[in-house]
Amino acid sequence: MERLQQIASQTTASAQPPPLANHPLDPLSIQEIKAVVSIVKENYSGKNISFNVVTLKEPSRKSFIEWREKNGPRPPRLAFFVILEAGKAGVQEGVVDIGNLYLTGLKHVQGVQPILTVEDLCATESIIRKDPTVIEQCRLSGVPADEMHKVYCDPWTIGYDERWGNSRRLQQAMMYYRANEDDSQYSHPLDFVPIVDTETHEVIFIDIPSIRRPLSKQPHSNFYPADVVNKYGYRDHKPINVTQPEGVSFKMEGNVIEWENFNFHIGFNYREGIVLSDIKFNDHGKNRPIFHRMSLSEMIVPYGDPTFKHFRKHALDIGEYGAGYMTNPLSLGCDCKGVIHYLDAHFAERSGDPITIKNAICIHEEDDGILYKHSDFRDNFSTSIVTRATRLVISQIFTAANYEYCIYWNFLQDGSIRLDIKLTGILNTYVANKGEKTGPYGTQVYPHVNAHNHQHLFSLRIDPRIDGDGNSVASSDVVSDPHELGSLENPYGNGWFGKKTIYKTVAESLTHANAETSRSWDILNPNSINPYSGNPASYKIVSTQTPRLLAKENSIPSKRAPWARHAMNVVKYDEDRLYPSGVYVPQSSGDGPIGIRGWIGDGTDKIENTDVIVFHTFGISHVPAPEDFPLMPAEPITLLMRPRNFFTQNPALDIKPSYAMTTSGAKKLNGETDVSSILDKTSKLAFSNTSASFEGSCCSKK
Ligand SMILES: *[C@@H]1O[C@H](CO)[C@@H](O)[C@H](O)[C@H]1NC(C)=O
Ligand SMILES: *[C@@H]1O[C@H](CO)[C@@H](O)[C@H](O)[C@H]1NC(C)=O
Ligand SMILES: *[C@@H]1O[C@H](CO)[C@@H](O)[C@H](O)[C@H]1NC(C)=O
Ligand SMILES: *[C@@H]1O[C@H](CO)[C@@H](O)[C@H](O)[C@H]1NC(C)=O
Ligand SMILES: [Cu+2]
Repeated sequence: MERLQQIASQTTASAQPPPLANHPLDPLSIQEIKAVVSIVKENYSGKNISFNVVTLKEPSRKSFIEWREKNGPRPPRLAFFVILEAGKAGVQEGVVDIGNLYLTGLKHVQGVQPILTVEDLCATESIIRKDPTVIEQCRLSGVPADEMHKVYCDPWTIGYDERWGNSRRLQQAMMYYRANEDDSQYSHPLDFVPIVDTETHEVIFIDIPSIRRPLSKQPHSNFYPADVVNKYGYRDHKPINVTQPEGVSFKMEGNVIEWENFNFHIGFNYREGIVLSDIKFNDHGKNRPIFHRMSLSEMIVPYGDPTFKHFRKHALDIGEYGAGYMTNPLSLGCDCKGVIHYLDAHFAERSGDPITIKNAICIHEEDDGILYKHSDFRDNFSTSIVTRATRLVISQIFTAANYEYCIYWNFLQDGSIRLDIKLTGILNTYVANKGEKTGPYGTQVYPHVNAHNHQHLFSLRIDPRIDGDGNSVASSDVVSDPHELGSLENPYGNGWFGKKTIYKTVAESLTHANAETSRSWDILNPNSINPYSGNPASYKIVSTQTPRLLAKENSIPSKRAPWARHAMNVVKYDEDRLYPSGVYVPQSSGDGPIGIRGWIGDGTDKIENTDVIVFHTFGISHVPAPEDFPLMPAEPITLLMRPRNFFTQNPALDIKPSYAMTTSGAKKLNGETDVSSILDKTSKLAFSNTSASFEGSCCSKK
């Protein structure tokens, strides 16, 4: 009763709409979250509800562009919410019009489970520690009952288990032991898997393998300083200081950034994490659209051990946990180095109270090596130009139980956008008996520690707008001329060319990678023809880490990630086509027209010269090795989106060179170097004190 009164008074207090956001794509502010929560609570007054999602409902592409470019009305500020009501199956979702404090579109969605939140995850460990059946299994594994505080679990989504389907909200608890709270639990996994109902807070079952594997008696394999120093000491390592004495080259107005010739909006949500929108390139005064929206829309980490219940390990981390919900607060000099601008992220807790993740998004610049260089051999390379590159990095890091995913959206000065992902953190591990063969599905990475094979596959969602509306997508293959050696057309047999295959229908777009033809994919505008090449303006997706999903067709992981079977899936634009594994991913069976399977349909939709959405699957297949343990050195994944036939020349010529000497200039100097032209005075010789000298410059002459 007291709780209800409190809610009522909150509602009256916030009867004023919150201040209007700077930009229609800005994430919800704390005041907006509060306003939405109080409207929802008012609607459900007297009922026991908990909040699962409160997030911006973005305006449609059309209404956004009309506002942004055609003097159209500002799109209304809408929030999408998902709540759970105690004792009621399924979820309830709806939309709040924040400006008018008005709730609409209320829907009770049955037969689904909502995304897991950090609060759900934290609850699981205390549930298993108290459960007598878990205590008994721990005892059988070698953990006495008075040591239950040393038992930990990583709460995982259950995947899909036919025994319960999605009727209850479940997690599978990956069990571990820490002799000491500072020890790494991953060298000491337990062999059984409790299934926990996170709404009733009980262990409903324990999966126990037929072959038991007791707790390892090995010392823990640790990585914090005390252990490492005792074992090896630390290497001699000198710091690298980054100095940006004149500050940064980007400007921000709220969440809109301008850097070099790029301008775009930086958004963030509970699910996709960073969302980049309205990406344009200022081509000498003409602000040319490139991408309307870009994000990581889903991922899957399917494990490859077919025994026991390991098939259930195939987390769809974005749809099941959320790259936003699990995002880390970043710290200066460690996660990001240099001169940094941060943006915070705001979510609603289970209670509806807003919470803030400080420094969720890091924005900074980094030196990016050489952008271009040329020297003339005729005068001993005195005639020379060299321009160093700077890149703009928009980054976040999220933790999916054991793994860390570091996401870097890099903007390059030549108009390219490079997505780098670094995989680090800790392998998911399972206990192995002495002498047990862990292959071929896993590797013993430490005594009694079996790390299973798995893939990390991501779905990059691109809503393109290359030089405006009306885009097409093509595979671009490099092929040998089909004419025979000695033929009229190819007499010497050396002919080859790039072959573009424009997708007319959705079915044609469902393609795999092909290393033999250096396959890339072009997103192009057939209505914007380059005056020099005669080819349409395009952005090329150059992505070579493109393994196929290795789980069989019709397997549960494959059904739940219908996007992962192809490297490329192109569908027609629709504002609700956001999440290719569906809106509600946890415990989905993958049956039926979920997500992209429904959008693909019979594949006959025409996708040429129209508004399309591109879902590109990329990632790695990870066969673990001892070097990945106890903590994995970051493994890089990278892909590039580069302008092709978009500009009429190298678009980065207008960057001041780090060094430029013409032939006539070199003659005048007669062998001397013009030290005044050396811009970088911070480099010096490693083994002398001379700084910014002729020898120490980045463009030294022999
Ligand atoms: C809750 O919202 C719905 C949809 O707008 C409306 O029909 C209903 O009357 C509201 N209920 C309360 C108690 O405000
Ligand atoms: C609301 O429901 C939860 C279970 O979902 C329960 O733990 C809590 O005690 C309930 N609160 C009230 C005020 O009934
Ligand atoms: C470099 O940075 C460290 C801090 O990380 C600082 O102690 C040191 O003085 C700096 N060195 C120079 C030459 O600025
Ligand atoms: C290049 O270097 C060689 C050897 O040092 C010298 O003989 C020659 O004159 C140089 N050429 C020019 C154009 O400076
Ligand atoms: Cu991995």
